[in-house]
Amino acid sequence: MSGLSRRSLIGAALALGACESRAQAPAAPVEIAPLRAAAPFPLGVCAQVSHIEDPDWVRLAATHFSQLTPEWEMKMEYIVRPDGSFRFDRADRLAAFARAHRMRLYCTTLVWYAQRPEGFEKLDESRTSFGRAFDAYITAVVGRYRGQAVGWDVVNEAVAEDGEGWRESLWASRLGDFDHMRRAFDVARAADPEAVLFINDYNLETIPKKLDTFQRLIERLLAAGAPVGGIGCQSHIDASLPSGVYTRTLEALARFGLPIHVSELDVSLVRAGRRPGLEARQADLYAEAMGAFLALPARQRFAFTLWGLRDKDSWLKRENGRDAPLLFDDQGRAKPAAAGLADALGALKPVGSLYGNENRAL
Ligand code: 9MR
Repeated sequence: MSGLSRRSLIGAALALGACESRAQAPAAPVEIAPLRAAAPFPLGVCAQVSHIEDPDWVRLAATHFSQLTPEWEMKMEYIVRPDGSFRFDRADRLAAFARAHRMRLYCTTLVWYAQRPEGFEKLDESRTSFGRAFDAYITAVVGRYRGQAVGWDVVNEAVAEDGEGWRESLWASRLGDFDHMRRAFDVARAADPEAVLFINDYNLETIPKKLDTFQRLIERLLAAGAPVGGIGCQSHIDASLPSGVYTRTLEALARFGLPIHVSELDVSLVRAGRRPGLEARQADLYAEAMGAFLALPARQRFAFTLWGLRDKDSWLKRENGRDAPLLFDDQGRAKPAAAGLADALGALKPVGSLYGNENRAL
């Protein structure tokens, strides 16, 4: 579909959407074909156990997505109990769901500065016993999903927010700021020789210094022989991001020649100030992100993952109830954002009602 006709479809959808909020009126303004069938690479969505218990979520997710990332129940915060023992019941349910729905399983996250479970904190300062527990955790979790997990975020958000070096963390202070990362990659590789091991970060679009430090860190890990197999660009962007910036970010990351995972895409309206016209910008940014990903060499297109299905499922909406960052509204209807992304994939269906007037004129 041409840019012009996409614009008119999305424009009509936006207009209908506006009517709808005033008059509680009609059904989905946009119709899209199943996205997973249109994408020449895995299309992912994150999930919690509460989602897979919701039949509406299941229907929509199974229609459009071919990969699943557990949103938090495969992280230390759930797995590691205060006494240091592990529980996998919820992660197992999500893994089983992915299998049952022919979705690939992508796993996050092994080492994250933001998580410092009590079970680890109370271990002694000596590198040996802390290091042994660190290795045992990675070995147990990665080993458990070996054969199913296609990839892992091994090191998550290691770069300082302003890009000045790396973040401090329990892991860095006990095992060394570089050594703990390298060690995590090595242990994960031993636990699953097949899974692609990722380093993942965010705000790479908006903070040039952070993007630069992230790239230098990847170089250093690779030079040290760490089995970094892919690069994750979380992509928590907002609708004020100028056009072209996202594309340039992916291009910069792709220069390593490694597979790229757009790992947590959402486009916040609230963080952009929630002014009029942002829904159209949001749609354009979803289209740009998909276009930029499609432009990568096929062997570098690991997967393209949305950080939530319906607006009401989003962490951003939990943070601010007025946000609407995803492709589907709270009722699961495709938004203009979905039309933008679907159009870039060639999966935007013309909707009869939108062409009603044109048909009459013929
Ligand atoms: O969306 C996730 C939320 O449900 C969890 O409570 C939170 C802590 O585990 O993590 C959120 O996901 C984050 C992701 O793992 C890393 N990048 C930022 C995401 C949003 O905070």
